[in-house]
Amino acid sequence: MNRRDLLKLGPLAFAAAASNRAAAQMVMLPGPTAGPQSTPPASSSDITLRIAPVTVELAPDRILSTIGYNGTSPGPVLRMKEGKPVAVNVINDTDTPEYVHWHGFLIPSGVDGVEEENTPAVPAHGSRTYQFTPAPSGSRWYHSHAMALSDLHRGTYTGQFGFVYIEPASNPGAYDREFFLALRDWEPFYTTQMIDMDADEDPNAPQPERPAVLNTAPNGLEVNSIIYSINDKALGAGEPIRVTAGQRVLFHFLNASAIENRRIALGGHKFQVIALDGNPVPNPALVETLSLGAGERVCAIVEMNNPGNWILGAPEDLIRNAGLGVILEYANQHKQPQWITPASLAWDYTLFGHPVAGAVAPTINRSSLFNSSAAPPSEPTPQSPSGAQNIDMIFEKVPGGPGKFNTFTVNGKSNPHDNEFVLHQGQRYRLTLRNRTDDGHPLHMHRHQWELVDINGKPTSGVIKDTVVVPYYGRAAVEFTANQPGLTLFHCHIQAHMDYGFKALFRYA
Ligand SMILES: [Cu+2]
Repeated sequence: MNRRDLLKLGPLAFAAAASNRAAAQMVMLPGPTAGPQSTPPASSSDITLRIAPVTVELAPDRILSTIGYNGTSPGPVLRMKEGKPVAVNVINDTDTPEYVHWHGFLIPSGVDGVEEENTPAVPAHGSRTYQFTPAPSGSRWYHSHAMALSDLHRGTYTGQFGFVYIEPASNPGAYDREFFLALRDWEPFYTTQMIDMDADEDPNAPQPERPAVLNTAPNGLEVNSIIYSINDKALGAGEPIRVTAGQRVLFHFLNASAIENRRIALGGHKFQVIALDGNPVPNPALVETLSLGAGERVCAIVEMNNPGNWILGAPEDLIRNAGLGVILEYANQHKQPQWITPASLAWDYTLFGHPVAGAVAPTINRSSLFNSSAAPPSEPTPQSPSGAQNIDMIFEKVPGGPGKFNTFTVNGKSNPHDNEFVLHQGQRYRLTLRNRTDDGHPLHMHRHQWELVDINGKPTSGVIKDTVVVPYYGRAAVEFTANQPGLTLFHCHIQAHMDYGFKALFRYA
């Protein structure tokens, strides 16, 4: 049974898994503790981060122990000024070396917080200062970049994550309130039967990279969770988000999961997406549902024009009821919070880009792919009008079988990729990302920003991202200019995938 077969079993399979984890005992009660973080600490050029054990109270009867920053998880929202140098003193009060990665920053590898890029570790019971000049402006984040492998109490499985907001020189838009909301899951466990409710499950999507013959070897271990929160509170616990009619509220969303892509919707309201991965989009389109791969950010404005009490949360009932949500309350409204299932779960990056004149998406003849035993016809790499040099990256999964993790290859080889991906300063590159696995993967490149130019045959431009979800059996193309010399890690942002081979190191010639 693979992930998709299990999905077809639906709620029963989920309930069985849930009872195994005693999630049924979880009762959400309103609590007096603080709600979503919206008040950052005072802006300062010198920041101290202390890595130490923390207690997270998701709900009064659901208290977790993990590792976090400055006594909380998520850690404090750090405000930095674009171009203003900052010194972050990291104190590690744990028994293991740590790395603090600055996700979405254009900074040197020596301070990027990544072992593979030769950033020095923050030693156990020691400290290290990261000094850099924050850029570009927008919603970024910081998190542990330690390898976890089979240890589900390491790396991004822990509470070591938080927002960084890099303030731009000019104001990004008019809004009355802002909230930083991190989507999270907790207490991960191994499973061979993934309850897959990813945001990449569009059965009608073209599958240009679907192999003619699928690998049917038994699936290995995956990591899953069935306990969720937004920031540090499960739905119904903690304070609601309080608004008044007529306000324009800016939400900064982050999917801080180590495990899965997620969706989010707000009953009775639409999101106007103004930035993806912190970068303003050319077309701030209105959508009902947001989708965030692990590591991705979405900034969206909501007009508070539908007084009442509403639930902001995952559109999947099981996920929302297991904690992934928060109540949004208009002033002077005393109704029960209402959930409305969004009419559409569709998510399409190209909605937010410049339309591409004369572009026609290629037609995929799926029946011929299913019926043929030969390899699918190799489709031409989309031509780059920018003259970018193409680099093909083919991703495949090697099923691990019972009791072992699945492993991943890039272009048929496992990590490291010594001298395979070599960049020349100043050259424009196109990465053609070919996902030949049965799962959507949030692919991230450090220290660079990508322009999305094609997703499953649909061209676009102007969408700048550092993480792109390539749908299962799907293909995406991104372009970037090699202007950040130094080692650069490329990887899937799902921790177990990265740890078991889904990564490659880029270097400059
Ligand atoms: Cu992955």
